[in-house]
Amino acid sequence: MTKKTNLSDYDPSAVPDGKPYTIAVVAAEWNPEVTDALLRGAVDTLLEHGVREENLIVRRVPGTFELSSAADMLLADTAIDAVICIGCVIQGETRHFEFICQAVSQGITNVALKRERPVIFSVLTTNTMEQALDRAGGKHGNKGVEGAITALKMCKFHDECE
Ligand code: DLZ
Repeated sequence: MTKKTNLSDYDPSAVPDGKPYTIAVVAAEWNPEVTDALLRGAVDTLLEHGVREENLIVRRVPGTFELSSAADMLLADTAIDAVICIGCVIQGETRHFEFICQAVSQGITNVALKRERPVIFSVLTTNTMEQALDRAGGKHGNKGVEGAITALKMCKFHDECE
């Protein structure tokens, strides 16, 4: 089990400069009190690390299930260096949770491999709304912030592989 600390406390000097990169952030509309906070965390972090406003694309999709197809559509534009996918799936009484989580995690992986660019998984999959809010700016940090940092690190990694 991972240590339950605030994983969004990070060393800013270890984050690559975002100035050269064009990054898309796509967020699900479901559970907006969570996804809005994750989206804000991601956008603020990208801007803080030098991504230019004109190189930042923000889009919404209906639910987490739609994130992988949206990332694929966005990456048809070769000017986009990475996509951050933001969603929140909360365990309910039916098996929807399992299907959505399985589809989005596999879907995002497939898109990243197909498009050969980073697609970041900033999707919360929790048992309760409280657990989700704890990770959307609460006591366990903000997974949107972490997604933004991961995107910048992976953009640099991609550059170094070319
Ligand atoms: C249908 C559904 C359910 C039950 N739960 C969630 C959820 O917790 N989080 C989320 O982002 N989306 C949910 N959805 C919607 C699906 O992601 C998707 O939008 C619909 O099944 C239509 O494809």
